[in-house]
Amino acid sequence: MTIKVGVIGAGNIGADHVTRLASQVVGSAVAAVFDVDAARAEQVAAGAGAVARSSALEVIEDPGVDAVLIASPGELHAEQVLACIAAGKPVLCEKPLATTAADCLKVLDAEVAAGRRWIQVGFMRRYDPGYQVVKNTIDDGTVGEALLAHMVHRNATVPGSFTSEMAMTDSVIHEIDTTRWLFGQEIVRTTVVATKPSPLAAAHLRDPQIVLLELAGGGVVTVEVFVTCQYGYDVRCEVVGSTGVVALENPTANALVTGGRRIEAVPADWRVRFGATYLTELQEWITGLRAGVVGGPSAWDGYAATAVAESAVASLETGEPVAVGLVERPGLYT
Ligand code: ISE
Repeated sequence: MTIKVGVIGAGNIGADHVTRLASQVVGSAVAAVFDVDAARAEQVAAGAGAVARSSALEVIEDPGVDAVLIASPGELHAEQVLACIAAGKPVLCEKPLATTAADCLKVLDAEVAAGRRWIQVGFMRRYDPGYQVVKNTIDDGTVGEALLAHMVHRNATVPGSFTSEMAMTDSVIHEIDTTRWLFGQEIVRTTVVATKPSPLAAAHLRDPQIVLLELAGGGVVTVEVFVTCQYGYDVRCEVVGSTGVVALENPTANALVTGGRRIEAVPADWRVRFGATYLTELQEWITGLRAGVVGGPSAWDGYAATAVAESAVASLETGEPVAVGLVERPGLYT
């Protein structure tokens, strides 16, 4: 059985997903593509043997579409995911699930009312072999009790439209999800600390920033987010346990050793660093759908991550620690 996917949003990440679904993932094909840029949609659809549609709703309601992948701008996600639930179609929604916790709650309510899971949120790091080693090492007790973690999230550069708040909602949201997943606990408070700004960051941008995430069980995670570090994409994670430490370094593909030096390549961006991870994520989504199962990061995970990111934005604005208030977790997500 082939799962015919409709893709909404054919920018970089959407187009990458179309290629994966059409030619690399086992058991999927791309049936329809929509993008606000009609010429782009035509071009991406043609490369995958799919049809370009003229609206997101046309993709969702297309009887030839079995499942939907949403890679549109975040502010459109809630409405599009709700339309997928109404149409009874499973959906893989790129992060964020929605840009406000209030909108995420509307999605949760709709999925709970439907009585089953339709939604997977695109927190792809959970599918990365390096992060999985960290998770397994915590879970099997090798480093004792996990107490705290240090995380680093650096981008070489960001577009001029990128804001200090987006460092939380677009970038650190990955560390927020990773923290919740690794520790198996909710984050209860965030504090954002500005450091001396880089002279190379745009004037409107506070960069770098340090984010403190406090967990329900007392653990603390520090995240350095530096989105104009210039040298490449660098994502790291070190978990400190009561008897040891497990670390995920920035992986390197090649190293050149010459003249008494070792020179290693740094990935250019997340599309390079997490390319294989995205493929695993999509393969597991499709394999699950072929077996009638929706798994992976849930709408609850999407809601909790957005709520924490919202509190980080509030802390950035006030300079104070901000508590995260989550609703009670519905039974569908336990
Ligand atoms: C981007 O939107 C992503 O999702 C990347 O994974 C992240 O590393 C980057 O910082 C974001 O801007």
